[in-house]
Amino acid sequence: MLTIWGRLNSHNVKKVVWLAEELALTYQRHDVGGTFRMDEAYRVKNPNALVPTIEDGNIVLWESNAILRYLAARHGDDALWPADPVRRALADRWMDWQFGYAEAQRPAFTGLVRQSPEQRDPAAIERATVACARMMTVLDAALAIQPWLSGDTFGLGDVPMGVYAHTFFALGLAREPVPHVAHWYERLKTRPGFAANVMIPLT
Ligand SMILES: N[C@@H](CCC(=O)N[C@@H](CS)C(=O)NCC(=O)O)C(=O)O
Repeated sequence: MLTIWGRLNSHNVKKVVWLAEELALTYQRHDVGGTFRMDEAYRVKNPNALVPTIEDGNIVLWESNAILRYLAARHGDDALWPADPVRRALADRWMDWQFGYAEAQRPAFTGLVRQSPEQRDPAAIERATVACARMMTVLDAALAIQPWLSGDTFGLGDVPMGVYAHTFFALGLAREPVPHVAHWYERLKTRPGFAANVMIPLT
């Protein structure tokens, strides 16, 4: 059975749990990180002292997007993670692009979700909001010409940014309409694994 360590209010943990459910994998998840304990045994598994980490048979693995690629390769099919190098690369780039987006979004997320009004830095939140809104116009242009970030069908390339799109809309970070991103997000919401694990209150 797949074991996932990580608190579900983490963007990076959400990705992994959502994909595990897309793949209909049986898994156990243990809360680690944030307000939960991160003991020495966990730090041996993940020397970065970050979540998520998984154990699946003979492998212990950290780095959320590496975990997604591993789970799709081991348990998925060609539709989710195509063998064709061109289709794979065109989806894969959005997985790496997500890390830049996450950096841009962090000050807004931290300020609006994790800090009290007294602790907030409005200028930092505003700069982050502008940066996120600008990056989302890039995503919008991509989704104007194809239904999914992975191409014609839902795939691995949709998972990382799908998680961040929920935060983007939940926090109201849009500064101009991004109709194609909004339509894609509406379709993601109909996926049970997304609805159950990504669309939870931001904490
Ligand atoms: N690049 C890593 C980043 C992992 C990361 O930064 N995780 C955050 C949560 S999203 C974390 O562990 N924070 C410390 C904690 O939860 O205690 C990945 O994608 O797995």
